[in-house]
Amino acid sequence: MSIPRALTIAGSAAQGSAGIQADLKTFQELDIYGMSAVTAIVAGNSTTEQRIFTQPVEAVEAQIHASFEHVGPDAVKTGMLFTEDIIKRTSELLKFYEVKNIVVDPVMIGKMGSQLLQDEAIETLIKQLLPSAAIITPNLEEAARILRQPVPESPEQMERAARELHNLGPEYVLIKGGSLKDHPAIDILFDGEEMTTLQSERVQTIHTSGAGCTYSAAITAELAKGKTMEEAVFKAKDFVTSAIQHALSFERGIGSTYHAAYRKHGKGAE
Ligand code: PXL
Repeated sequence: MSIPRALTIAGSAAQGSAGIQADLKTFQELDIYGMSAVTAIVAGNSTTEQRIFTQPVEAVEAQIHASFEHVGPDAVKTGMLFTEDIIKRTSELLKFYEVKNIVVDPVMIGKMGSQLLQDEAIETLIKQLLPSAAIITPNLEEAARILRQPVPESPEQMERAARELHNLGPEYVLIKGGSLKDHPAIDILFDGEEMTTLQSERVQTIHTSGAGCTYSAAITAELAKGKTMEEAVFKAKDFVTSAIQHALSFERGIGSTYHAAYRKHGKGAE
């Protein structure tokens, strides 16, 4: 037998909630064969001074080739790419392998404050990777930094930002309004013509580490199955909403989204 396959090119988040760990857990939950290319290891801790260990670009390249040669992904997600060199090589390889389902989560800053994209790499991300994307999934801060504008503060400003981001070349733009004040959790999906609003109740929790990674990984999983972008994004919104509603606390600061929640407590359990 065989099942659909997906590759995530992203950072390893040692604490397990975000990055590669969130992506692989999400792929597994959605019955996707998951593969990974680790770009950096994020291991913030109070005992040692270091928190980010970037992988050599050769290591990233080798992992991507291994994934394509041995398995062949039906969809690819990029998360934390961190350096200009890694972005460049990743973009070249995705073109070389003619990947169609590319989900670009332009991660820049983690919830624990880690910088996940070097400042000088943003331009490279915009020029080389965004135009190849089937969808990009910025949060409000990322949308603002890409566009060099103030952070959107209303659904109307999110729509305006979505139009401008679409001009940078991706097929679809999903702006995530998780941090929008005084609103439900509103996300805006734009395909160049139509604006679609996705809305869920705001969940009062601080334990949302990994939410963005989980959302884009779920979109990637559904695209790997051959779903349309709209189907993929709607299912992913339900998946991440369950993961936030049933978030995990470890009684020490920000906890994790619960990647199994959709299957155990959400629509996947019905
Ligand atoms: O949630 C963003 C994110 C993405 N990728 C890695 C991370 C984080 C947040 O900490 O560590 C590797």
